[in-house]
Amino acid sequence: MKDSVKEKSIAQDSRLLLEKARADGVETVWDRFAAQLPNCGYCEMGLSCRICVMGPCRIDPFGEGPQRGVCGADADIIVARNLGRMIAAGAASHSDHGRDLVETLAEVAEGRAEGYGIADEAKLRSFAGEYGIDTNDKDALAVAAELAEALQEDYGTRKKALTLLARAPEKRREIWKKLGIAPRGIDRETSEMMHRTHMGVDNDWQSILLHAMRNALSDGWGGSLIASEVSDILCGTPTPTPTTANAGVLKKDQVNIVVHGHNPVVSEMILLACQSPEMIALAREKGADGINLAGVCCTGNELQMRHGIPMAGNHLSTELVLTTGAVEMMIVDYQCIMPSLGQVAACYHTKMISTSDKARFPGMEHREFHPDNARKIAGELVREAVENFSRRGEVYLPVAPVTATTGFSVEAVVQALGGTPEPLLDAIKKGAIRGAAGVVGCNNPRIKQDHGHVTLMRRLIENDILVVDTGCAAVASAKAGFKTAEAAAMAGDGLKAVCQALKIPPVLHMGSCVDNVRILTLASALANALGTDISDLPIAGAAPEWYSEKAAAIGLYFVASGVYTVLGPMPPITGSANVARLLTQGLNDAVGATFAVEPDPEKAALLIRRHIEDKRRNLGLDAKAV
Ligand code: SF4
Ligand code: MSK
Repeated sequence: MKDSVKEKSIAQDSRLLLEKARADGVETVWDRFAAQLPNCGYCEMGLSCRICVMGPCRIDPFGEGPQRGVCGADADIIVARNLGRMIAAGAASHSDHGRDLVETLAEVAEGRAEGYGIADEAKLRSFAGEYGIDTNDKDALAVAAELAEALQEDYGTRKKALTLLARAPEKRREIWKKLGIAPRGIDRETSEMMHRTHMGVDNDWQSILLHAMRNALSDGWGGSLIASEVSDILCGTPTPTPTTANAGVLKKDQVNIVVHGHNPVVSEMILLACQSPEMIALAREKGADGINLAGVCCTGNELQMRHGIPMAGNHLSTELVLTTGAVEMMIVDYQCIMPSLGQVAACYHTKMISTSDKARFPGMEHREFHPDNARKIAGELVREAVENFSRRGEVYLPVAPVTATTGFSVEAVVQALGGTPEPLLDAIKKGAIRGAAGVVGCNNPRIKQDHGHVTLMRRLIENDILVVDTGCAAVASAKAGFKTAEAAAMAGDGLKAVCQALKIPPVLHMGSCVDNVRILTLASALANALGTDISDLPIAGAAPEWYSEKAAAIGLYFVASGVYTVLGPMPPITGSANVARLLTQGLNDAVGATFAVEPDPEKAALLIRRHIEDKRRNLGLDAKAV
């Protein structure tokens, strides 16, 4: 048994809780993954199509069976269409999340969102300035109203190009223009992808993939960017904050409430309710020593980087934290929430609550949050969680939490550098820092939990590559202890000296999934400062354990923005040599970057190091042989 849990995760909390889950008879994601093996080979290669009901169809990769679907689509068309739809779903998810924040901003402006407010007025005004809004002599709420209106315009079809493309370096915008992939409207590109991939519309695999890039860019320079910026405006721009991570953040003697999902609109109100003296007094009355709010996945990241709220785990830990028996209530919003959670919770006393009108789950009670009732519902839920404390049975918290510093927004990074990106550029030019890598994305039971993230990050920092991370990758590195100033000792001499001088960790937490755009914003600032393009910089991206359509969209907007990106798990594209070749080689000529796929993080680290040294050489900086 011990060996088998070691194969599933490198995290000690997960290993021990997985044993507990087994002892309790709780089925987990790993059990269901094993039950699905072997996976369908056609689907793995992207060669099955169920777009219409003349099918479903499949293409025989060995050339002996059918080579065309009923409609006549060949392997290239089917693989490209499937990938296109994957990107559309990912872009839609981030962008719809962004829309919810824009609607909250509009309700704040109208005074209909009790509890919410403008937390970062300076960002509100500067962001409004990017939309051409005159903010002089206007109060914050008037600016918010105009900004919300302007942001909604970016979702529609009435513009020729998204406003925030202006943040990208000029050379990058020229590339997009030349290729005809500058996104016009956020919803428009997703809608057009669904149209193009309907039977009998776009049947040129290259044209579908070009539009997939435009669709992904509408996420990275549109929906996700809006989500990230408006979250900062409403909830505060993150600054370095001490915090803790792993399942040990749950407290034996306190009421534990865990928030899960992505959108901070719900969790911010839960936090306020948890801090209320009335609720804390009630918890004491019920025999608890207070209320402990913790997060998982990206809602956890949102709270952690702004308020230091502890992080109980990443994607593959979301079932396991419930097996501690210590969680009075889990409150979810949307995305990456396994439909199994209600069933797991039913084995313990945990109450499960869904909150979004668009995300319901079996075994959960639905209590719908909207900006105008969120404060009230949050209070009711926290009260119910406190009352549930008395139903708690035996608790198993087998590990102590790890400390971390989180909250490195672009603004915080620049501040840590003394107010300008120059010191970072100087360190890169001198070679103390060879370059930077964004390590992002999920967990996936195909890969030992956190092994991909932690191994890759360790190798990168050892070789003087500064790491910025987001999402579940960021949780993995926090659990591994990479997010402390002391972790600089693990870095190579050059990076270590810079981190020690600035008192920063070698792995900087930039936030949640939608916050990958912070990495783009930082890369653009560096490229603009050097008068060059993002694709010329000694930087790279990696998603060592990705699983979701959102991660696919992120990967593609990274590449389309000029960032070489190494994926761990293989996307379903191997059924088309043409599509695979274009994504891993051909895109270099078009956008100056490609994907690589390398499930072994040791080899992925070598790929990234080589890429970074090549870019240094091209910039005329010193370069090492790797
Ligand atoms: Fe088959 Fe073509 Fe329909 Fe796909 S779109 S299911 S390949 S007939
Ligand atoms: S939560 S998309 S598993 S990072 Fe953003 Fe984690 Fe991936 Fe979801």
